[in-house]
Amino acid sequence: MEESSKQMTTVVQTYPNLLSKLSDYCKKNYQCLVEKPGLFWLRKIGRFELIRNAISLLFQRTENTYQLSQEQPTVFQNVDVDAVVSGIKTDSYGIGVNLPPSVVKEIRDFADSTLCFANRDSKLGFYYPEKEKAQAELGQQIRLGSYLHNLKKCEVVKRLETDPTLLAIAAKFLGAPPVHMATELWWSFPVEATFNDQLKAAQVYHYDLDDYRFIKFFFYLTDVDLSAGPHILIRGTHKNKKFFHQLLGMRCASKDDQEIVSCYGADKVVAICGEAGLGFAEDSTCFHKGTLPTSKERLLLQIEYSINSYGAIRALD
Ligand SMILES: O=C(O)CCC(=O)C(=O)O
Ligand SMILES: [Fe+2]
Repeated sequence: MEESSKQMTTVVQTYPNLLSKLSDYCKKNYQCLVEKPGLFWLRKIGRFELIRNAISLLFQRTENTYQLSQEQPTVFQNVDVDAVVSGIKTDSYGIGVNLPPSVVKEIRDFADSTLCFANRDSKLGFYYPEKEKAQAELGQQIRLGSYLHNLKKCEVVKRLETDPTLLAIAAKFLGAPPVHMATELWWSFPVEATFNDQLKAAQVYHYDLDDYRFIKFFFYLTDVDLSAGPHILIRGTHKNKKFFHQLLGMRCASKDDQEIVSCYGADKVVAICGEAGLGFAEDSTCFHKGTLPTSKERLLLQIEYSINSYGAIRALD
């Protein structure tokens, strides 16, 4: 093909593609502005660290909000609330919020006996022990299995959401009464995945912008080593992000992982591995990701608290 006609073909192919992306972007923004104006502004201005810090200061309560009522007993043993919070503030994460084996077992039993949903599609329900059969019926590999709304039926998870230890860590970190934002329990399976699949599954570096200040707790319900899709974060990147990365906001997810690592240093990359029950807290405005499991599956519980509530936000991502 002649050089000039080759260029022409490329322009003709790229232009509608760009237009459709732009129109998609505008539609999503408009929908968000109309349905959730608070979230719209958060996503626009909250990407800048200075603004995030200034706005979250307005929500700070001077009273000691983390002296919470001990009416409900905690399931956690020997958690040093101050150490976890100071870990998050300096390194973006704090470890040592581990679940006892009895709680792990209760959640695993729930996971075995409750319908979860392939790739978060509420029409594609399957039981984890029957995954192979479900895959055969679907005619495709299942990348994720999330319990979505069915998780509301899990008593032990409901108790965790109001556990005094989690609330104390959250309150101290937020400097304000924690508002429960979301809880999700999901399987990540070792499958072949495209970049787009991994993008949808939070398996590429990104940072979350769920509020001006928010905290996520992660709990492994299966043993997680490097082959089981460990959670990975870039230590300290909840602050002093490159201005360009602040400007891009959640669109950083489409940047090459290697490029992000070389910006902040490979020595800052932390892969969190451990046995079932391992729990940690994170300021997930840091760069982080779940990895695509290479041979073992991972069951993860995530509980999130914030200072404001915007309702279900994943649908508008
Ligand atoms: O799967 C993980 O470890 C990370 C999940 C995550 O980053 C997210 O849900 O935003
Ligand atoms: Fe995330």
